[in-house]
Amino acid sequence: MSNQNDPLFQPHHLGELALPNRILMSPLTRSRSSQPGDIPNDMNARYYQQRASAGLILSEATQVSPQGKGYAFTPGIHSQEQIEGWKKVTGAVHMAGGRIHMQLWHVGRISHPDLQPNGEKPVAPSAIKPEGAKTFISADSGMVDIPEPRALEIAEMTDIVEQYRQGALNAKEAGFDGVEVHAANGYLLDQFIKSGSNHRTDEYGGSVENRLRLPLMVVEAVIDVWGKDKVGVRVSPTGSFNAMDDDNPAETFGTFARHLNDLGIAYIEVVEDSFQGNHANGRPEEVIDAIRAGFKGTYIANGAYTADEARKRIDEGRCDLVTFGRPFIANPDLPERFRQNAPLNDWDDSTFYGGDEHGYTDYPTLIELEKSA
Ligand code: 8OZ
Repeated sequence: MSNQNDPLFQPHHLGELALPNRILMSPLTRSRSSQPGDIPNDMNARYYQQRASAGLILSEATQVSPQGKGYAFTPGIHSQEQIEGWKKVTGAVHMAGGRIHMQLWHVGRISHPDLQPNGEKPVAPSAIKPEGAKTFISADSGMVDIPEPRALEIAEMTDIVEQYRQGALNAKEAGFDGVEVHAANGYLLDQFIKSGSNHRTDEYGGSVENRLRLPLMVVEAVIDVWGKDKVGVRVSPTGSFNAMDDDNPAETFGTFARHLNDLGIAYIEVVEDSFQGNHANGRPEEVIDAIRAGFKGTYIANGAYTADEARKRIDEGRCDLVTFGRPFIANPDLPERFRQNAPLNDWDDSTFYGGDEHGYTDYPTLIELEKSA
């Protein structure tokens, strides 16, 4: 197939941002920030720069506040040092001709007192322990159980919104091209959205509209900072990772999609399938239909896509863009590989989280492979 007709290489406009291809890099937690302080470093900048040929890079999940942290070694965007560290990343990506959004993250209950300010309990919509969910709190802690969180008071909701607003402001200072609000995978906003984790009886729980209230307040605050064209939201309607469950994902996420459409954001990224856990067998077509019916902006599909499945679903109008995670970890030049239909490097899952350059910046490009052959 010539490049000209390949759906993956049709340009796409995301607001003002012109994407040269539809092969995006997923947000990927790699747990390699500098300590102490959870600060992005030169090695992180090099890793992102190597992947700048992506249509758009979505940064790894980045905590908007100390309370929003849930794992050791993930980066933050709440201190000046972190902002300076992220400038290295955005500068390196832009220097290589790429584009990058920051993913704004608050983990909610997926944390541990050892990671929280003053050893406090992690916060959540309701005091419900995520059964079976785990995190790690230090290099030698191994995976540890997550305890029961504390339910947020109504008066704290504005503080949560301000944490995101400040994160959005800081991301701007750090030189990003936009932001993605992380409302997926069992973290704070997903905990509010889904019925299994939100048992509140006030205006932040119960009906779908109530469960969506805080997430929509957050998105509005982020739009205030960035403008609607530069904001996206990630959701995982059928994801079960982190002990998640919703009693009617099509209704819940169809409704969320309509509200996000009214707010006019640039995109929704949907985790349709995940190695971390999904209820559905195959892609949840009914939920995808509900989201597509409600949201007229860019639909970004995610989850175990191959290049050919991505081409097919773009052709069929099931999605506009596709994010690739594990293939992008192992193939810094993924778009070029797809263009040539070249073989892919395999990923090494033992180096996904934490560590050094190994399994991070040392995956070879095609050109490097040819040179060493
Ligand atoms: C894997 C390990 C830790 C965090 C997500 C931010 O699932 C994550 C994450 C993934 O969105």
